[in-house]
Amino acid sequence: MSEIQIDKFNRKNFGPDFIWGVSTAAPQTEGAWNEDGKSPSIWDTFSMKKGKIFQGQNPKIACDFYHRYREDIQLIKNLGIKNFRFSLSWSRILPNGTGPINHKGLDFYKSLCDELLEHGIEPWPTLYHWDLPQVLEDKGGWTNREVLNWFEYYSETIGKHLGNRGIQNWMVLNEPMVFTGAGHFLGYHAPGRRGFSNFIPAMLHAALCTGKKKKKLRSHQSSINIGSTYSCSFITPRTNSEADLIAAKKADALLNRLFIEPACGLGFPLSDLNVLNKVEKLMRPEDEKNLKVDLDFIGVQNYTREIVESCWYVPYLKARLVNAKKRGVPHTEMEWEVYPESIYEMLKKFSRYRPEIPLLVTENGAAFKDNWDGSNELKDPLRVEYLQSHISQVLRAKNEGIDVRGYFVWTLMDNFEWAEGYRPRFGLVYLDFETQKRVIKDSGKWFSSFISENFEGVEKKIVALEN
Ligand code: IFM
Repeated sequence: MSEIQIDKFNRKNFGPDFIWGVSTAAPQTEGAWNEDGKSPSIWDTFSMKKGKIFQGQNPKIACDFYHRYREDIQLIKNLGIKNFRFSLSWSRILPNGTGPINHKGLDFYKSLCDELLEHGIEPWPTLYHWDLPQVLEDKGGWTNREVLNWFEYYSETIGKHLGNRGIQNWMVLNEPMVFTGAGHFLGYHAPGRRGFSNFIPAMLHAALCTGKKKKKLRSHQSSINIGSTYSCSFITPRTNSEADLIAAKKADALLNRLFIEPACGLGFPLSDLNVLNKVEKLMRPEDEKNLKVDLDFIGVQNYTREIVESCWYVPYLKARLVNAKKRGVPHTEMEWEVYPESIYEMLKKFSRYRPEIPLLVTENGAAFKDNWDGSNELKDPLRVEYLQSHISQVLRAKNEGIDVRGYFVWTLMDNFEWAEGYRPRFGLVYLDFETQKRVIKDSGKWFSSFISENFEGVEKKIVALEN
């Protein structure tokens, strides 16, 4: 057992305008993978390959949100949650990647947004949450520079058809580091590409797309806010040795700085990651300036910290992460350390880039084992403690003057957790995937009461966490 301290805090300490919400993503929740004209995404095809996903699972049905979104919106409303982040499925809207619109697919998002607004819930769509249409992957996907044109077409379509529906806040990409790194370098996420020859072009194109899409969305409604989201983890060197310090610096450049720095006009952090210098050969003269994006907000997505040590046999990077389970520290089902200060440190780090741009925590949450007994209740004290301790670190950052304006829990309900399948459960709502029954967990009830007007406050307390 080890302990974390949660200082006394209250929702009111965040001020009346602070944005509280929940986040989801199309490929993790919608299901209906081949209905109403949708074509397969790279996650549909990747999950059909042997050995790619835990127990051979797939996102074909997931939470069946495509059919159940009305009930789920009612659930969100009942929880008193006023902001809902979701993503749009490119292959549902444009089954050929570009070209003719699939109106049934588009209508789904029109109804979803209308329904949310009618229930007093702000829609927060993300344009791309990792589910490229397979037809585009077949042409090289993110490694093909043509993706800039495909993306432009997609964002133009969204701007034209959804841009006038009163949606105030948009996000362009979800965690470009993860979909390029896990999907194009390590190969354990879709599309399963590996190595620098895939990663470097994918990285460049993903970074360039953020600016392109932004302009296209903006042209249809000038008053909207457009941000993008970035994964990040506080990095600690394992020891103070010179070798570990160098390893930690490289890991920081790769995991935290690689996409936010070009977006903020600083270019790729190549001096700390010279293995990526090859990108310069791919860059065209206009790219340098197009990497910079005038973001209206920065979405910070944080779950854990990473301990990094030097490792001579890891090619190029010579660094590796030291697994939390092996370290014997409190961790989640993803084997991610529970380390609430990480979110504070990351907000501080991201606020220094462009202090005038507000930050939003667009994802934070935890997967813990949930033991559901078939009733309408589920106790998940570890998740409640995780949320409390992290929200209290967000408040710490805010109280120190960091312009953080919102916090979204990942996630509304248990869903398809990529290569891990349905095993890790991050939801505030439990999902029985056999019957599609939804059960609000104690964490959902806690979050709901915390964000309500008359919440009494979390007392200062020390909580014990299981290792
Ligand atoms: O489920 C993912 C989400 O799609 C992106 N951010 C991290 C979450 C938890 O792994």
